[in-house]
Amino acid sequence: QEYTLIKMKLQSPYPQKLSKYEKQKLEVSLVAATLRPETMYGQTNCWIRPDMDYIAFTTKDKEVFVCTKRSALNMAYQEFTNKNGEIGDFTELKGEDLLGAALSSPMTSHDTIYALPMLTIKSDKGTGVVTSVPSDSPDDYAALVDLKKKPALREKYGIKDHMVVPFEPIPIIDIPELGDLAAVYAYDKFKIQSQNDKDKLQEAKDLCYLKGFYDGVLIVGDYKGSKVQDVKNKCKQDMLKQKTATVYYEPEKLVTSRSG
Ligand code: ZZB
Repeated sequence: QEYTLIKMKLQSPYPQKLSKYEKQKLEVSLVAATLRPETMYGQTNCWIRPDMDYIAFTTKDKEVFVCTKRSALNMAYQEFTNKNGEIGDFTELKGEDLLGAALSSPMTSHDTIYALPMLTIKSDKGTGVVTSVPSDSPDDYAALVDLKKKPALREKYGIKDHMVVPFEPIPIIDIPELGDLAAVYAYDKFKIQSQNDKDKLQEAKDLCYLKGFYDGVLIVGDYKGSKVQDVKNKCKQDMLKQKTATVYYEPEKLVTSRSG
């Protein structure tokens, strides 16, 4: 599986556990794996799982990446590090050490977005860092609504109002039938109540993926007016050129039964 790895750059001051990198003047990025590079115009925040383990490690280009150790090891086999298959020195972190961090991410209209808690992030997929596009991803919209309507949830994780309240889904892709906020449409259609509504969220996601890919038209950015399927790769290439993203592969899961 090929993902685009989005570099969400930490702004100063870095979280305490990463302050040594700031002293060394090293740039640190939370790196998010996505299959939807064309949606980066709509990023409103970054998701981190508070109770999950992350690491920070230095790449061969002297960039510091924050992700799960599992994904860092995959990267070590993809020429991200100096020695093949070796991560080298790293710093251990808990997700909660990163919450509230201010970030700069490519393409989005927000100069600053924040690392916020999502409780359903999987440890065995991608990097454990997820970029949030609540206009087109029902999971992201559900988690954002949870934070918006539950001040106690924000308080629990030390999230300040200004990190959540001003951020609304940004219309970036128009889809006939679903409109220009597909995830909001699907959230309402399937009567989703929270980020934990697993089955309904899966249905919502399937609908958004399928319709978004075949019928979606970008309504912002350099490819405004073009179909998603025609410009998905161009959006990715643009970020690769800017070095605000790179390519990351995930090994296929072991399949234990035949599916036909
Ligand atoms: C931006 C984005 C915009 C995403 C969108 C989706 C959508 P899949 O298809 O199941 O492989 N993701 C990545 N890693 C994780 C993780 N560890 N735990 C939970 N979610 C994760 O899912 C790939 C997508 O799931 C990725 O693409 C990422 O969110 C998220 F408009 O990035 B995506 C309809 C979906 N729309």
